[in-house]
Amino acid sequence: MTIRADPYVWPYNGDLSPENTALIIIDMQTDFCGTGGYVDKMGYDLSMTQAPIQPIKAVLAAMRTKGYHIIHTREGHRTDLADLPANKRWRSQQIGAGIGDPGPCGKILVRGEAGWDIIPELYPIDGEPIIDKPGKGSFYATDLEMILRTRGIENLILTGITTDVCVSTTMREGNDRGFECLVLSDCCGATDKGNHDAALKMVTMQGGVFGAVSDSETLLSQLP
Ligand code: C5J
Repeated sequence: MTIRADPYVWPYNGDLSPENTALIIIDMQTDFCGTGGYVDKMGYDLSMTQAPIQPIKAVLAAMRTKGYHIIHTREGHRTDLADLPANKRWRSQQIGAGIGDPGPCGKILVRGEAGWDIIPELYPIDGEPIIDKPGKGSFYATDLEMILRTRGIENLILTGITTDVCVSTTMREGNDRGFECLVLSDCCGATDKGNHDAALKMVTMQGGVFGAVSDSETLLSQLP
């Protein structure tokens, strides 16, 4: 069982099943794609981070129905900001969207605030783990790897925002740990089209240096 992808038919060993494969939905939070959130406050075009919502919704519905593992992530910090590096905070303040500062959706990227939570369209259901992470990668300072190993998951299908930051970092972290990764191009979005395209192109170099790239239509037509 495989999915047509670039630069190789994925997964490399043809071993694709609901038991050994997880859909990872990264940071589909109001802060990254909603009005008044972090990305909006930075002045970026929200349509780019909103574009993957409908494609992810379709993939999520199909993979739920077929019994695949579904895992969600949220980027955010403790209410006391004890896990917010000073340089991350300072940089966000330079662009007018200080992490931890009050905004229209509550304190920016702080756990428990309205803007930090996952958007209603893609909200997790019971049994779907949510990984709360302080950084860009989903493996750093989280129990994601332990959950994947405990469940016998080998293949990761990556979606979410943003393509060039949290999706890319997570794909690289997963690849280095031996997970077989596929990213779905239309199920990701960035704050800059050039960065989105470049992040996907990077995956395809060196025979698939981080894994492979496909899209939701292809996945939905071939998913066992
Ligand atoms: C960013 C993310 N871009 N979820 N976070 O700061 O990609």
